[in-house]
Amino acid sequence: MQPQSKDPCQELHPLVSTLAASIRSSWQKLPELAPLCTAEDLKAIHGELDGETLFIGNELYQCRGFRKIHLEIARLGNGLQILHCVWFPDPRYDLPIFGADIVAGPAGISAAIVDLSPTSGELPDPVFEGLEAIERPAFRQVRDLPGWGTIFSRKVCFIRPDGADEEALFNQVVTDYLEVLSDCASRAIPESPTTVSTINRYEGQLNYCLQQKRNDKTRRVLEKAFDPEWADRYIELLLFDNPPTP
Ligand code: 18B
Repeated sequence: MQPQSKDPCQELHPLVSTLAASIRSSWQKLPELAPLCTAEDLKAIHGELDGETLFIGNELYQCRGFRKIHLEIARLGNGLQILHCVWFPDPRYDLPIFGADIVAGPAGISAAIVDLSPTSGELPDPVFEGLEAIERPAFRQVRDLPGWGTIFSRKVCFIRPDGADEEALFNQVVTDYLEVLSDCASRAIPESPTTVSTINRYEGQLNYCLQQKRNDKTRRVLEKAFDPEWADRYIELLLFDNPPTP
């Protein structure tokens, strides 16, 4: 019998494992953190493509202020590794959406992005001021945003990290962004579900999901590794499900 594939948690790119650890330690500080129930068949996904093992691991939580906190680590053949993380706020709270994505191929990390994205035009003042206070390293390779990237804030950091030193700096940027967000979340007070600002934030979050679904690169990778129908269901139900009406 062939030996089974190695533990999927091993052999991750160092930035993927370091960043996952940073993100997990950030959510531990959130108020009323609780696991989020989701379709069992979408939690841990194993597949096989051209003799390669495909693996997707999902961690899902909710807490006071966030309807869904999602961390996904995927290994999808050809040496491709992806860390995907989104914290979707409960629209009753004046909080931005945290998003991060790392794409690592055999030649290293091609994309590393992090942002606190507004859901009502501009970032809330305390969030913007918190981000302003962070010293942003001068990364050597800054990437241009795609057309659908209008959802990101002025504070988005989208780079191709150039070496292990920049990978460590990127991890620090993500940690700093999450600290700003967690501070704001611990102080946030919910507004009424029917107030105009809540409805605006709900619509902003719907738009965020809509725009993210226009990223053909995500869909293409999932379609190739699994199949188009599965990819569609996965994107609609797990990656970028629409928020429930407040
Ligand atoms: N994404 N990414 O999360 N994507 O999900 N991703 C790529 O070097 C996946 C998010 C973002 O230039 C690439 O260009 C898969 C979130 C941006 O056109 C691949 C999953 C954010 C780009 C994937 C995943 C986000 C990008 C090409 C699910 C931001 C550049 C790699 C596990 C908060 C798009 C490259 C462009 C690129 C794949 C951003 C292969 C499968 C939350 C801006």
